[in-house]
Amino acid sequence: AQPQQPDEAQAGAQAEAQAGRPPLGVGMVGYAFMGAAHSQGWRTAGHVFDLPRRPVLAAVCGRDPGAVRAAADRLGWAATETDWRALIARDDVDLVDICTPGDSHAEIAVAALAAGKHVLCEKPLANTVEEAEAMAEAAEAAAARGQVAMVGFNYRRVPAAALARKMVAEGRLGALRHVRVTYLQDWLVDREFPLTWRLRKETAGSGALGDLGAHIVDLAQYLAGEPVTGVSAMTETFVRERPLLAGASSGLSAAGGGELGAVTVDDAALFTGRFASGALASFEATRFATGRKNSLRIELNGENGSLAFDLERLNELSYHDGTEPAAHAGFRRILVTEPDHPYLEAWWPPGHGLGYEHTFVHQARDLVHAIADGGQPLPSFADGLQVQRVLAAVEESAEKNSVFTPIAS
Ligand code: SOE
Repeated sequence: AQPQQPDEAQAGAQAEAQAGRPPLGVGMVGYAFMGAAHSQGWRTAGHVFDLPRRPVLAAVCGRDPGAVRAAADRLGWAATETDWRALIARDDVDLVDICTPGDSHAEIAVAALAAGKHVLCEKPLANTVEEAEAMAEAAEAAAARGQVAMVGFNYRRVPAAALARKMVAEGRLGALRHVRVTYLQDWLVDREFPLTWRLRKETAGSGALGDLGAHIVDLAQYLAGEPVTGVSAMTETFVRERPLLAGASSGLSAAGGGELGAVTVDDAALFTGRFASGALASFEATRFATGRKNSLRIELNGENGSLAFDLERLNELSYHDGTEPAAHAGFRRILVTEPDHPYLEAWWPPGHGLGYEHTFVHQARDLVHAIADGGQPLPSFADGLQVQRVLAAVEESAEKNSVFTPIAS
């Protein structure tokens, strides 16, 4: 046998230690793109981090018995259900992970919380403010019974984003002046791309706004450490009719038939906003940025410095320390791969970067810790509700030709 490498020895010791920990049974509803990403998080978290409870992939739920069985085998789930109510009722499920389109989030989350389960819900929290309010209320009542509820805004869990938050909280930027954020994709540029659930208001709530805008509103508020108080917005639907879906869609790919149907959500949303401190923000979310695949960029400018992050270079953070002498000041690259950077104590040696999927591992890690420690993990359902209110204000402002619209509280 080959001698064990230090990393392998460490992983082996970790696995042994985990085996003795009380299990945390996870039941997941939905198993498409996000379900696969969450599965990866649940499968991996206990093998990398020293967790107080051991995530067990107890059961996955989907309507089609054959397809859900195949997904369970592929993604590592022990059992399957075809009715989410049955999944919630299982004794081996302690936490319900909701990875379905937005139209079913509220019903599943409220029922799971009422049944005494912890809940993780994909973003955006809901399709409407009313649904999000009901969910936040249910989460608050459940918190008093020791349950937790969290929204899956996974980009908070990129180590570089978590480091940026730490640096802002330490006051390195001083008073914040600007937050500039864009989230650009291009998978709708093709007019023949069919009418999937993401393009229908009744299933998705909104388009690029809820899907991508929700992420950047959450990230901007998380990094700034304060909420947006009002917005002025424009939205647009560039392609108003698309071929009806022929068969199933998978992730962001799908095939269409001949008949056309109406697109009932926005293709792009542009808005400016104000923070309580007086800082100004600008947001752009689009599925029509030709050539941009998953480009999320954010820059914060403060009185004493600036930070910039680009998801396509997610192991890096750009930092300008404005207090340094001008002669040698300037943006410098922090390579966020050191063991004392957020989440990186358990991963690879410096310089060996992480990727998109690791955000879901970190999400699972943080949730398990919160459950074991009796804390409430962030972002909470109350945070998800606040983002939902910003999205609603964007829609209202856009309908009123960009009139400044305060965020309701
Ligand atoms: C599609 O636009 C999508 O998968 C989003 O739904 C995710 O939240 C984002 O992380 C990647 O893009």
